Amino acid sequence: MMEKRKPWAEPYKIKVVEPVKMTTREYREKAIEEAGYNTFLLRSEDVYIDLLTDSGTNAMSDYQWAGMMLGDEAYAGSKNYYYLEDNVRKYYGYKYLVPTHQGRGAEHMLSQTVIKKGQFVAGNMYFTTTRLHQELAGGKFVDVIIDEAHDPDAIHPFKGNVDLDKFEKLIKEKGAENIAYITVGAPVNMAGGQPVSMENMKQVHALAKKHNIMVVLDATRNMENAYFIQQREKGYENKTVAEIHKEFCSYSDAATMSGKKDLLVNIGGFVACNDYDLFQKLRNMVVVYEGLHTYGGLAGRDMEAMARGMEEALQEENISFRVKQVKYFSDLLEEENIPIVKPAGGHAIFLNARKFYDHIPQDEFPAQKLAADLYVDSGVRGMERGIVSAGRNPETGDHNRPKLELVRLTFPRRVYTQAHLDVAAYSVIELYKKRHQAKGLRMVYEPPYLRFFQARFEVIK
Ligand code: PM9
Repeated sequence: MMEKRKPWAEPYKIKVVEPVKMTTREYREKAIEEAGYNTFLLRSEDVYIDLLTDSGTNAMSDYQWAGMMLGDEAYAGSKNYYYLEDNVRKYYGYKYLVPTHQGRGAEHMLSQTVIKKGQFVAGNMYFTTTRLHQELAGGKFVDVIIDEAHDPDAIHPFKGNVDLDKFEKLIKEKGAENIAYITVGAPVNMAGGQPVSMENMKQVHALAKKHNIMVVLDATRNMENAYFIQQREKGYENKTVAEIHKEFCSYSDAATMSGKKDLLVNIGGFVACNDYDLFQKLRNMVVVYEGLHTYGGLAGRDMEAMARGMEEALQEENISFRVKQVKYFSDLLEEENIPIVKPAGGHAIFLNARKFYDHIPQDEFPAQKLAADLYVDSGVRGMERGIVSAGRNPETGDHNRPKLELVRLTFPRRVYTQAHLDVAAYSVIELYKKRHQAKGLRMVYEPPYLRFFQARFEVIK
């Protein structure tokens, strides 16, 4: 039995509500079949508790909404841009800012600007959009994360760490001049939201600098990473999350950022850097693909909300509640021995579909099916993070077969209560009891890029 914990609650109260629809099992069976057993293809109004993603699904505060009314929608030189620039300097520490409509806009521009065809790009596990943009720019992604990250049961406080030996081996084998940069994602989304330690980041930076290799931070959820450092790394227990976050960024040369996560908004992102020449190139590119360099595809009001979100997200009570809520959910599942990636990450719980549906081979998409079955059971929507998300090897055309075959249940910030979490956990536990009845899937439609968004499946009878 779990120890009785001291109660804690949301550091906010509810001012506006959005009703959610309850549906019948028959209704959901039809809906998922029509969606080709892909939870991305469901209509959101058919979902009861939406744990698909924490991306752009956050609830904004009254302070942010008030800021929306202060949008300066001038084509050039919006005051909201300058406020955002000030806050990026203050909280992230980078000198130069180029706003983008979301994270992949930043990834696109950075990849196209920095990667030369045939170069390698190192990273602590792939992320779908990040790797695709690196490949589209002619780069070859090489995973240099520690081995523990590929094992759902391995317990490690910083399971997202870069394996310095793997990184050094890559430099020796390929030559530093053939490595465009190393991307450090912190925490590592595809590994289960696993953090990177400050010590590791410092070492990565030192090794990269020795070989004149650029360090790019995927800062998308870096505030959650800073919270884990505060909780787990010696020497940081008395520092604020804001201080830790800024120090972490200081060991990188540039960052790509999806503001749709940490920054508590529905849209927005940026690329930031310290090198003026790189900034000039990015600033020139943004006008081709996103919009003028003082709005980058965003409305002035969106930049204002993002700048204000930065201030709120770094408040200790907000970030600690965020991560504790995820831990609460993971404790409910662990109590019933549900196979999940351990330890709990910062933004989501990842069900280990390989173990959950151990009778379904990976080529029959067990995680895809588990996400569909969970929706049918209770209207809870999660996301496949396994063989479908991993896509195909661009050289051989075969499926990439990741060791991690997972379903992610992700928690939008400030959206769901503990009661919603109880309902979702109950459904997972009930589904686990009847797991042996589940059948695998066959893919019947596969788009060429980021197939997990639009692929369609049928149940193998
Ligand atoms: N992440 C997520 O749900 C949304 C789309 S992929 C299903 O986790 C990282 C670490 C991310 C991320 C998006 C992006 C791209 C970059 N890095 O979605 O383009 O988690 O704003 O950001 C998603 P955008």
